[in-house]
Amino acid sequence: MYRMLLIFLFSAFILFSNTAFAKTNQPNDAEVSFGKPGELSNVSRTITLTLLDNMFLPPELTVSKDETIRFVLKNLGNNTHEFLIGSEDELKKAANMKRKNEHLIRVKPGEQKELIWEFTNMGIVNFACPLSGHFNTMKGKISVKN
Ligand SMILES: [Cu+2]
Repeated sequence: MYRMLLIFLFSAFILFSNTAFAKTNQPNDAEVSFGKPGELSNVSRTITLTLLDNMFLPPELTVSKDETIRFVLKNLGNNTHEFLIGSEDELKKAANMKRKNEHLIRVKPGEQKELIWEFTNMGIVNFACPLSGHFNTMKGKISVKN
């Protein structure tokens, strides 16, 4: 159901962006569509994110529009953490419900996992650990620049 909603919102966004937004520049601080899973062959950069109890290091990143990033997620904390990219609203929702998101990465203490992600729009993309008790402090922002 949640997935259907995401697909619907995404389709609506594409339709809308092709018409209404076609000739306008989005302001840099606007929250945008957060991109899509990327292809390994398109990776331009690797960014290592350290997961601690309870924060991400570094909490702020900058990437370029159309860049595909290989995120290496290293959990150096004592607890299991999660990594989810999305809009602020989506992350808040994820923090309050049972999660069934295909892009959610769960990393156990001492573990390392990867996510390849393509940033398709300029603006701010958020990320967070949506686990209960972690969400308030364990979040970050990715500035997607031109
Ligand atoms: Cu966490």
